[in-house]
Amino acid sequence: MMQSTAKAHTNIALIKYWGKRNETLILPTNNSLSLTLDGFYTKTTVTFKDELTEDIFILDDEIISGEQYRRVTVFLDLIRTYAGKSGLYAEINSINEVPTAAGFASSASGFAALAAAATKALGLTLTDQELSMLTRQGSGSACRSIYGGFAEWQKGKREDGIDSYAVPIAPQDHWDIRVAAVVLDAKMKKVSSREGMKRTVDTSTFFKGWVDRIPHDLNLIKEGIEERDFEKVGQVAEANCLKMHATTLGAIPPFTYWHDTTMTVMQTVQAMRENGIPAYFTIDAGPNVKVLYLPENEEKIQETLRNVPGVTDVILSRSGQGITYL
Ligand code: FM0
Repeated sequence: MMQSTAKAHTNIALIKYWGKRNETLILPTNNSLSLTLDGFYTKTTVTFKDELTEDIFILDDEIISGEQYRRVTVFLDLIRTYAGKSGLYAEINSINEVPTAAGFASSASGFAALAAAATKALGLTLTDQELSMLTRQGSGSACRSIYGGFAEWQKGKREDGIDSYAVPIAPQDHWDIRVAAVVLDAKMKKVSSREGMKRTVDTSTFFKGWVDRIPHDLNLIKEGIEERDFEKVGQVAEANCLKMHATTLGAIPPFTYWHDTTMTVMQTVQAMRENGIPAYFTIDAGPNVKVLYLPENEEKIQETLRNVPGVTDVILSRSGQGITYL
């Protein structure tokens, strides 16, 4: 049977992917670097069946239609073409263990699991780089979720994108660094990451400054990861996040993903540092905050963050594994 099940974990970017140079192929303007997280994953079974005349996508036991369905079928078309199997449709069954409230893009684990299961079901044997290159075209950040631990998405130079994929930087067991996902009670009009990065690239006067500083941040954070230097990694990650969010304020029209509680959590993290507890924050395209910390401070971090007014949950995670087939 042409069936395969794969599991992929989500990842948190410490050097952000923010900006595309090609929207169709999903080619980024800058390299990015992430940590895969064990707490959040998607498990997907793909079954290709001769009798199907279109794809069926079931997510958490619900049949999906609309834009979410379209993105999945467009992505499968790409894999079908790659495998030379056009006209063969699949049933896709996904379970998301990524609490949407935690503000993690489930698209990262979702497209990574889908790419892995679909290519395997079609009998393709791909290298990790080839799988990452394909996965990238579903959702950019997903190409980093092929690997456990730390991974870097190399933006590549080519117009066809075949040199744009993630590579492993350090495996899951390299370093027990942890992430607390701080969930806020924030109701906001959402600017999707896709829309937000496009507006920024097209209109933000700060975008050039963002891109120019990436090589500096990347060099430093890679040194920090290799040396397991928490301060170095945390400082670079926090500063990189602030620069990414600064670009949104220079866009036309300007926007921000921050909520007042986002600011309170950021200040709480900085205050913890002043009190001798090393912790650093990073924020994606939403109001929730992720806090980097070390195992010995877990209790204190959790307690402090839970007590911030407006915080509804704190979900802890460790370094996670790459793609696995079940
Ligand atoms: O993860 O348009 O992958 O590096 O999360 O699908 O390619 O959802 F903070 C933003 C994620 C971007 C940073 O963008 O976009 C990061 C972000 P797509 P994604």
